[in-house]
Amino acid sequence: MKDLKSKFIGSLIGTVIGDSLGACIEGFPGHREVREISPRYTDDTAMMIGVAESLIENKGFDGEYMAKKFVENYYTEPWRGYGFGPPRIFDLIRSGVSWEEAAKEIYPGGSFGNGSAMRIAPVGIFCYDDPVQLKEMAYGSSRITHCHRLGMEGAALQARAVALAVREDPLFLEKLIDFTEVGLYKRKLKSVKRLWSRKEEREEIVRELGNGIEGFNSVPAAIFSFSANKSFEEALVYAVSLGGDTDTIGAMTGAIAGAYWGMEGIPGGWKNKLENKKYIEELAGKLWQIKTEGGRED
Ligand code: RVK
Ligand code: MG
Ligand code: MG
Repeated sequence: MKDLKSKFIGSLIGTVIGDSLGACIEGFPGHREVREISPRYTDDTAMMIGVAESLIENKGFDGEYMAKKFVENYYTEPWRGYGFGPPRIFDLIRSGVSWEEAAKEIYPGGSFGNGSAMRIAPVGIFCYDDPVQLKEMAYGSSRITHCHRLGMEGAALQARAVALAVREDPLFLEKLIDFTEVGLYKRKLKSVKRLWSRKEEREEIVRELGNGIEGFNSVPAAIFSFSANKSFEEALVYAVSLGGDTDTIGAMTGAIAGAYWGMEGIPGGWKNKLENKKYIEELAGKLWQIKTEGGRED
């Protein structure tokens, strides 16, 4: 297995790269290959930073603290291009509604948007050796903004994909299929292998897996983009070329591919151009430190 610290950093930096690459063409119709990254990342990375900061400061998960961090980060940079729901939830929390209740007030049954999966990389690396803790933490962190079962499941599945990539697990897809408890995700994941040979038929891939803003229409696309390609660069360019929610499919593919390939596998032309790179690398380094000092290895 490649160096663990490099994989931790690779997963967070991979998120930023995919987000910044996809941000260049977010909302454009059709399927374009882009290689130039935007100088600014979006809400995907901003919220991933909040997850990492919260895990570091608590040496683990604390829902109330994570919610507070999201709110604080949002009001510092409200222009990052957040989805519809989270800013409304943050307003409610700021006006005194409990962080455990606020998310239930926006959509009936909660949100199934991909906003809790796009930010989950820190949970995936932190729990790379413990699927039970991973599921608990992914659900817990999702619930703050996305309490619909499909939103929470998208976050857990994306976190598990990151964890299995850290481990370079040869049964990556099989374990993901076993891991998910939701039929819709299971069904889409079961078609991934069959679609590998059809990868250039982007319309068909999008028809089967989706490329939209919902967790179930973007997490499978990210898992496909990673598993159907042979390098970090290929996976990211491909993910964004699917169109639709490009920054988020890019961010999630980058989190998985970066966890697999580590920093050595990421092209210098991308990793050296990123906004806030040093700070994000430091966050990943701290997560690695907490994990290797206090966590168990298997
Ligand atoms: C702008 C009906 C629902 C729903 C429910 C739909 C940034 C809505 C990032 C909603 C990501 C959208 C993205 C997103 C992340 C969710 N019934 N429709 N129960 N739950 N939806 O508002 O953080 O780009 O159409 O929770 O998940 O780059 O607008 O936001 O692409 O999913 O936003 O869900 O968005 P939200 P989010
Ligand atoms: Mg975004
Ligand atoms: Mg997006």
